[in-house]
Amino acid sequence: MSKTALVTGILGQDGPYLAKLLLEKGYKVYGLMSRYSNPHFDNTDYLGITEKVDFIEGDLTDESSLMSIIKGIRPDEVYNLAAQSFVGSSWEQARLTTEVNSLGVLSILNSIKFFSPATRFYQASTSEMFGSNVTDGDYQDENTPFHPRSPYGVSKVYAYWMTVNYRESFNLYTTNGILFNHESPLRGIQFVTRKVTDGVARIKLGLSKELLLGNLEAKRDWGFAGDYVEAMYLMLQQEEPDDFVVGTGNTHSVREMVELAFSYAGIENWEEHVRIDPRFKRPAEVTHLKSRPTKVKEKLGWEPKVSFPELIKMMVEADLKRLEKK
Ligand code: NDP
Ligand code: GDR
Repeated sequence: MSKTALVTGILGQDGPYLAKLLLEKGYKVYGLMSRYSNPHFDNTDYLGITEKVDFIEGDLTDESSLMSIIKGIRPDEVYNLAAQSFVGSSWEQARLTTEVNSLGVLSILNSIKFFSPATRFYQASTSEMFGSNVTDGDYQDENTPFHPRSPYGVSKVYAYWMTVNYRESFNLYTTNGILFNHESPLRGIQFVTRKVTDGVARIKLGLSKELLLGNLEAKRDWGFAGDYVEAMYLMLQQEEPDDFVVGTGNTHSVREMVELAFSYAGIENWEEHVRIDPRFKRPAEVTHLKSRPTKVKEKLGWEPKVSFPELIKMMVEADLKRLEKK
């Protein structure tokens, strides 16, 4: 009998990469889709899996839809990737962010607890929970205390602790992957890497003249989404549930990323094309994120394969190709 998995956030960035991995492993994959009347299959089409996923209608803010799905499928594994995931919007939509990212997780946990307690659960936790806290002035790992700096980060801290609490209280198999930034050609266009690689490709092709950005000094630990979904899968295959930090262990500023993207497109003098626009600065910033991924390497044997320069090159090339086709 093949295993079954329910993947929420199936049409986002990580959902399609994870679904592809699970399908390759012989899983039957159900994908939760909220905007059922007008879905966008671009990312599942990009990976060639749209026809292979069983899509189901449901929303993280609608507990009854989640209960009925979990009761109906009783999946071996649930990967909760759905979220209002854009940090920048979370100040404008703090309540929606909380309802989806916090209470939505509680609804899934309750559905599992009541209707399918053998189901293993993965929660998409995030380095945003650390905010400005660093250990030894340098990195974040599983022992670094949380101090979120955005409503998004706050909402994810609630979900993190509920996931831990349901493990401790009800003996459920629940895990948190505390993932640092991971990107790909499927990244949403508002996130800074994709905004830059798309903007650079437009400038290169003469479709645009400038790129408007916010804080260039923020530092992030950027990896490739295709690598990170393997860590999610591995977390649910362990004997005992646990929480893991997942990242590359390296950090780069937005400025370095921008320079690199322009250089891959063969454009010199990048500063002539970039303008700082205060609209893209945040009320409170997370300035330095750098993982210490020792535990995930030692316990799961996971390591990233794609380097930062390879990632940015891949994204610039994908955007150039996409725009040239248009
Ligand atoms: P995306 O924003 O690309 O995907 C999230 C998906 O969630 C979207 O497809 C969206 O659907 C769906 N969604 C939003 N609201 C609801 C809802 N109410 N009910 C059901 N589905 C909903 O995120 P990523 O793929 O990049 O990230 C996956 C998860 O990992 C997220 O939870 C994110 O917070 C977390 N994370 C991401 C990191 C990263 O660097 N990418 C790092 C750490 C954590 P629609 O498209 O229809 O709006
Ligand atoms: P982040 O990703 O907030 O880290 O959250 P994002 O790419 O939005 O920002 C990264 C950094 O770049 C700075 N920045 C800009 N950001 C955006 N979006 N647009 C700009 O024009 C711009 N200019 C500078 C930001 O200030 C920030 O410092 C991502 C999401 O995927 C979350 O869901 C996830 O939890 C975390 O990564 C880990």
